[in-house]
Amino acid sequence: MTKFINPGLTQTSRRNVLRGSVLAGAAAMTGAGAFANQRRTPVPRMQPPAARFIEAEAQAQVQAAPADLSGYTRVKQELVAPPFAPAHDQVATGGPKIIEVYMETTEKLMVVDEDTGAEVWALTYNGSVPGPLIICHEGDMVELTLRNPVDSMMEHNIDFHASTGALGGGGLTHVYPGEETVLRWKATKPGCFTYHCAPGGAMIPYHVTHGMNGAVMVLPRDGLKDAEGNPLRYDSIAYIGEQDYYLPKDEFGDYKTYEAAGDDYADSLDAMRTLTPTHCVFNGAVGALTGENALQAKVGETVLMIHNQANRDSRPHLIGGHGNYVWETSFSDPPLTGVETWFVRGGTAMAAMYTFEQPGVYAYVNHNLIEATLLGAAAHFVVEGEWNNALMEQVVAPRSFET
Ligand SMILES: [Cu+2]
Repeated sequence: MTKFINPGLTQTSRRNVLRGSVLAGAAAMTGAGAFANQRRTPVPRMQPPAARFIEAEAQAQVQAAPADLSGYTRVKQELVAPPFAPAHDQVATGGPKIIEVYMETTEKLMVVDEDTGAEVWALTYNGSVPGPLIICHEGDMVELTLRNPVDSMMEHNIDFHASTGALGGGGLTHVYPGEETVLRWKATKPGCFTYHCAPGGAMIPYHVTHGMNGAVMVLPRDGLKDAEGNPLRYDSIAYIGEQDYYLPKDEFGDYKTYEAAGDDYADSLDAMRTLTPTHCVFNGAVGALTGENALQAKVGETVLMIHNQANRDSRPHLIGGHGNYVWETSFSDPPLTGVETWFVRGGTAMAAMYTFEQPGVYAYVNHNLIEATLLGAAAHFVVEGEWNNALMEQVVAPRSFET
């Protein structure tokens, strides 16, 4: 089973043995064995209780009554890369659906900041950070086929915060290189929810802080509403994933480079322990949503901004605009209105709606402004349209007041 052996991880392991067995300790915490090269050497007697419960859950499903899927219609949802959203209806049509989605756990080298050369062996769903946005309605089922490519170095799985049971599906979806699994879960809670990889122990934050997270939006069947129950509709979605990276540096302060996914494991643990990210970026890299990559809108258009942060709190602010309606939690709750800065609980996705009233460039930032300007957490909306002097006017351009 040499294909499951990751030479880089073996090297990392050796380094850690010399440094105090950081890796060995982490591996023990993972229990089920989060490294691919542990795949074929299970030691059942050493499995922690959690692993036994997970096996029991899988067995219990075999013995449980099959789900009644009558009345459901099967549809495929083609997932698209952020910041875009898949085609969907804002108000559900017909009865409940089984929404089939497909994701691959792709490990790829990504540039985080071109200016400094910072890069990361990102662990991704479908090759993007964040992973693709999935949209369904309350009462629908999401049926995910999760495939781990043969050339992967690592084990992956997925924990859907929107789902119920088995660690959000994490306990039922561990896939090693060359494996695939299918998980179906019912969307019972309307709102935006994060999903992320959770192989076990220290591998959980390692995978999450290497990009392996994304969002599901579960819309009410009759769509979004204000506090009085009036319908709220959007013209477009801007799907923004905030990613904190903890990239190792060498003794000269330069970002280190690695040959393969997983090779940075020991160094990453050291960096993660500082709880001080080297980068907080939107959609995987500094500048991923600015300049030529800026988000586009027109005056009069309503944008639903979906913000995902799987690991850390954030506080988005649209400079020059507002959150007309903000759902920090459930779509069942009335939205906050007229919000200047909203809150993203770490391990959460949420939504804010705004209708642009002026043209120009709007910066969408994490209003920890250090993180926005020094660590990368900034996006731009470029808005076209007619200026409204009744809302704002430069009465006197900056001039010297000395005669
Ligand atoms: Cu993973």
